[in-house]
Amino acid sequence: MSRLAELSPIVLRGFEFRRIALPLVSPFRTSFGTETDRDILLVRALTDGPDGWGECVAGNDPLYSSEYVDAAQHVSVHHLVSRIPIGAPIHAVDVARVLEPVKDHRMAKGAVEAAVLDAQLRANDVSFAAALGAVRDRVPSGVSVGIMDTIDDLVRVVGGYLDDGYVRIKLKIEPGWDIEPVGVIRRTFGDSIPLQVDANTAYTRDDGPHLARLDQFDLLLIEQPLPEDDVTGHAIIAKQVATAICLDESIVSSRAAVDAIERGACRIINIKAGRVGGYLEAVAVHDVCRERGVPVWCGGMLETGIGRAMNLALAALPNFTITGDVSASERFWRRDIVTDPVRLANGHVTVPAGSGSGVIIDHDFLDSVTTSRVVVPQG
Ligand code: OSB
Ligand code: MG
Repeated sequence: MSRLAELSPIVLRGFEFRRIALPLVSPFRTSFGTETDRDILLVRALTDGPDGWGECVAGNDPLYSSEYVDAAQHVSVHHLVSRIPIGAPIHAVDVARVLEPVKDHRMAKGAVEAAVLDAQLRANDVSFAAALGAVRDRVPSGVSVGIMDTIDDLVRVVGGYLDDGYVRIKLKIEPGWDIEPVGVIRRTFGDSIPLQVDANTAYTRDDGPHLARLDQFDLLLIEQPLPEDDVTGHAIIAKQVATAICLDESIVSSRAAVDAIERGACRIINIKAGRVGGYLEAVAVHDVCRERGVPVWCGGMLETGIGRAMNLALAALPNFTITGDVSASERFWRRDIVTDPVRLANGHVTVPAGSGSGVIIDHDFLDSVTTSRVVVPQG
């Protein structure tokens, strides 16, 4: 974090909120729903120097969490950016404190902070990786695999990702799609492939004995079996299964991380900057986990090249010792909105080294997929 304190402040002229429509290369089905097209909110911090770009990870609908893209834009325009000084020097590290009086809406806050941080880092010619404290220039790449119509489809899709070189497979599970598909994948591809599962809150406190049947498959972890507010329930399940419990949805801040760890609810934490209110809070989650000996990994939220680049900087921090959902752009998009999309090479992805997030926006393509644009304050 030392590089952050040294940065010169910047002066903002305002913010642009842009919505884009991008189809996924294939439907992504989880226990909470199926996504086929994304409606994504991008935040642009306008300055007299380089602009900064942030990506809001809120989904089209409030199914992963209570946030959704229309609400994120509404709260950003009407409640967040009005608190941020325009025309006066500001520092990205002050954004979270300024936005603190507004409850929750972490994905919206995270995107606004990311845009300001990107602009400030570009003005200072410092990369996200350097600013956040990265210690690696590339990271191993894992892929998240949705629920399929048939087990044959799942085998074919997982086989394709293994051929691509992904070094870790995460299978989405739900009641009725768990023991059998996981067993078939384990038997088909062998004991040596790193494998984990993600339930996105689909089980109950009574499902401990059922989830313990996954122990036979030597999984790296079981992610978020129970509802996000049931930390005690996870501690109960953790005593009934041998496989490590990992939390995603429940971890909304560094305070929540400390609480979950102290209550024995998880041995591993998935960090997503949007879910915790921004990359700076994500670093704070990383730090409290590191101090407590809890390894972390970087989650994904179907990001475009903007969020994907920032996630890679985060995933390069020292306590990210478990492979994350940091896949190549082509896993989700036929064409990305940046000129140099994340690519997979020998199972790894490269941490961007350029100023800010390091990406260059493909403005022609971005304009072609833009569905609306709002500038605040109106000039
Ligand atoms: O729970 O990790 C999750 C995507 C959208 C919402 C929640 C999750 C996911 C994923 C995809 O698993 C991870 C990725 O972007 O690669
Ligand atoms: Mg998850």
